[in-house]
Amino acid sequence: MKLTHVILHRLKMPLVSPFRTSFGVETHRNALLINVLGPEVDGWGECVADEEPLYSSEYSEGAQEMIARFLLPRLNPNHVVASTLHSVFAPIRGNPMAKGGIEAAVLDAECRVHNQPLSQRLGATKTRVPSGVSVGIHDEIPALLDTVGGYLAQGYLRIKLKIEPGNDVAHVRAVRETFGPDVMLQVDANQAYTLADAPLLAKLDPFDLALIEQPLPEEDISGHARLATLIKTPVCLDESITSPRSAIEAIAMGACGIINIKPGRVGGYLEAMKIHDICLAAGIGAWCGGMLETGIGRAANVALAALPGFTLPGDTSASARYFHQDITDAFVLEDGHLNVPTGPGIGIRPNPDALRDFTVSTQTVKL
Ligand code: OSB
Ligand code: MG
Repeated sequence: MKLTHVILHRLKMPLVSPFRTSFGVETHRNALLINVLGPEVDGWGECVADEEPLYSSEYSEGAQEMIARFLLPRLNPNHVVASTLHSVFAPIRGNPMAKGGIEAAVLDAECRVHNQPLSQRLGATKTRVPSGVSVGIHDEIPALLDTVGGYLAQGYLRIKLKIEPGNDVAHVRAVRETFGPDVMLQVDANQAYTLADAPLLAKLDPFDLALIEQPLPEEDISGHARLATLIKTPVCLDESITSPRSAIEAIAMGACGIINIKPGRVGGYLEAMKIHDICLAAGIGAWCGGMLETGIGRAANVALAALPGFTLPGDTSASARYFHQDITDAFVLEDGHLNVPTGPGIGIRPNPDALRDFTVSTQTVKL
């Protein structure tokens, strides 16, 4: 596929409510959209880096610089092939979100050339995916119960509570006691604990959680393996899993029974697919994570989540969970599910008016 230039769109989109985690509070999504253009086709992808390097070391302005200065110049504009990008970009260390954003846009364009939906290209077997929702930290338990009750009324099939020391056991207990044993409930600590907190984390055992996500620092694989023997709640890794190799090693060490697969964190959808295959072969549970994506990133995530090894509901929530207005047609919850787009590529495009309203800057890079 020939490409001539790439347009980077920086967007600032207000979130419907502030999203608080153990690493910070977000009130806006600072999205970076990547539009690759050629004589016959164009493609859209989303780089999921946050405004600040709090979840991971990447951040949106840095990722934009990385993309424009180091990654795009490595492409051969006369012959861009999605499946080769991982090795084309390999000499540049790290920066999986920047790499993954470019790959997403190229995949969309390539699928469009072949008139093929991304879901089909990735090997999807489902036409709709079950949706969970990630609930930010609330200081006050009554407010948390209001929020969770609202999501359950909308039909979300699983609730994930963000937790941190001091906002954990009592919050989980209140949600479990209020909404009963049938609600699928899990927690995400974003690395806020240490192995010394194992006795505290064991206090979550009675609440029948589906999993605890990334309780310990990302480098602490052996700590997660040890923790898994000290608590009943299954351990799920997010930040620790950065590549297929890290997934194989974490699984071999017994550090996780479940993996949250996020394409941006692992360098793109094709790497994410490899981790999916590893989980499926090893009998490890998997689900598709999220990074508060706009409709562009969401469309691709939903395509990925339709693969057979995604055995648990993902953080693939409806557009209205995040934004009053999305930049694409909204993803809508139907019976607790999102439909997998059926058109070529990611099956969706930014709405030009919304794109204009939310764009704070654009940068054109000639290839
Ligand atoms: O740890 O899964 C996480 C959002 C931003 C950064 C990290 C995480 C999250 C979420 C929200 O939990 C997932 C979503 O709904 O997109
Ligand atoms: Mg997480």
